[in-house]
Amino acid sequence: MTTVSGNASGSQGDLPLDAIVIGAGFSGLYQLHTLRNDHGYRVQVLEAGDGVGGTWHWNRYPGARCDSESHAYCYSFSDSLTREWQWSERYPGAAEIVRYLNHVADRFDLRRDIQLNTRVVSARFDDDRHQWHVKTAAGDTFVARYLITAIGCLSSANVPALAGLDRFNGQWVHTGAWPHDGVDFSGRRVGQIGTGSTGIQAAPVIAETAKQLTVFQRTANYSVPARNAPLSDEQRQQQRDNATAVRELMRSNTNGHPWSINSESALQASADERAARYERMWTDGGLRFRAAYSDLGSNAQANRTAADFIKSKIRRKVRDPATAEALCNIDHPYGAKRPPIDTGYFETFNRDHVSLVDLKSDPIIEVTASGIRTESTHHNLDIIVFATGFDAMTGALLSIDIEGVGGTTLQQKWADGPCNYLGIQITGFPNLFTITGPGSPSVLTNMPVAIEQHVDWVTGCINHLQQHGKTRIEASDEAMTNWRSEVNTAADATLLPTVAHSWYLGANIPGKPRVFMPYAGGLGRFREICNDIAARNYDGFVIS
Ligand code: NA7
Repeated sequence: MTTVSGNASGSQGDLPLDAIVIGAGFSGLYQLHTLRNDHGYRVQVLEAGDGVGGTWHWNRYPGARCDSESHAYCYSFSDSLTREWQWSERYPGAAEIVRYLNHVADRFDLRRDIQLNTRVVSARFDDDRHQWHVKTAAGDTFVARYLITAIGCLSSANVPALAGLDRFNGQWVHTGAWPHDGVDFSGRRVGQIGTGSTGIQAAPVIAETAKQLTVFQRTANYSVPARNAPLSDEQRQQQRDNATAVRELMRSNTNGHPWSINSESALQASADERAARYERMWTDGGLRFRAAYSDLGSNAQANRTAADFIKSKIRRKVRDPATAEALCNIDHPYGAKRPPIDTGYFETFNRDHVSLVDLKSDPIIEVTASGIRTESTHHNLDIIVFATGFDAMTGALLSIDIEGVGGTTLQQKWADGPCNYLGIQITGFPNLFTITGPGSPSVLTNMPVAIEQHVDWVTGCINHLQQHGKTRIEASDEAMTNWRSEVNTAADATLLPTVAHSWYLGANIPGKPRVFMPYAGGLGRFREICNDIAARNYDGFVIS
């Protein structure tokens, strides 16, 4: 066991390190850059994977691609980085995002402070010295004033506890922990469980090589065509020319994407106007479809107009009427669960070797040695692909044994669900910052924009403490309670909490407390709130 110590080049006196950052994805890389390169703090990043990339290091399943457009799914803190990086397609594929993040790591000389293959297993706050003691799986200890988790919102894979899975003689894989040497589907009978954003991306690509693909659908889902395509030089030039204006837009709007929501109500438009607008947006493709009208996310009747339009498209695409009906039997408003976008998903069911099993009418009974038995039949399979999502927003945090003041653990603190202040700090856990934690806009936004906002705020906060000779910051109980009700109020103004089985509520994980986790009040508003709190000397935090 080694203990890392030495004098900080930063200002925090005799401490070994100023900050430990867990994770080397978008958040961790930028947090290291701004703390170390911009402000001279001594920072150590600890990363479980054998490379940088975070989410994209692990999610290498067939068809893995970001649903945000490439010119928007990247950092905006460096104009020269924006100018020099060339995206190849409208939406970046997983491999290209990993290349981009590796480029960032090299370009800003980040690697020397990133320790790979290092899984953090526990962290304990020493309240006498105002230090975090962080332990790794290898038994090493790191000590620093601040602990910053940059571990992603969707990084704890959810493999459902299906009876008999341990008896399966074939191969099974989860999309969020995809083998780096790939999976060969050729000539194999594949069963895919899950039809969220991931499953909808994966199925058409798996179907290209598999001998047979059976998709097991628990909840039917909306999807809008992505319309992915290579970017032309002209498009890239246009994006570079507009980068400043687009950055301002993304930082101030609701969801961090490079567009504004149409201010008109769907219910005010005539049926013909609506049809024409939906058709136009369907042709353009992408997540922007949600922005067709102002009230799609808040008014059930308005939402139904978009939902009906999408269902009519699905019915037209899928030839077999029974399959089309199962795919259209959607039990929630459009966008109230994370809406996928796709490349040929519904069309895939027109292929002879692809079939759909509707688990609502034919549930899974067990996994057998040779496949999956549903109530009505046995499906012979060589490979099972779990596209079953994540223990979202809290899973990765709670998998680390985090111990705050007086020995209270985060597991104890959040026994009834996550509660914090601004998604970033938890009472009883001083000097711990959780980038894009529950209670922040995070998964409801284009992530890099939300990440930069949180990271910049943390850096500003640490600078504030340093300038005032302070070494401890902790969210007050009152601020945390008030923020919880602010998060609930924001959610209640939308259709999001009306879906009882959504992962936004933790409902996909058996036994997880049902708490609406992301802040739905919009990224622009959230930024203003955070800035205002900082300007009022970090109102709601106790600094000592
Ligand atoms: P999601 O959106 O959580 O989707 C998981 C899918 O797996 C969804 O269709 C689930 O059905 C299904 N699921 C989960 N557990 C089971 C069991 N036990 N049996 C059958 N089906 C199951 O995860 P994704 O990876 O697709 O997307 C996550 C995010 O990644 C996405 O929002 C983007 O931000 C990118 P359910 O709907 O729960 O009935």
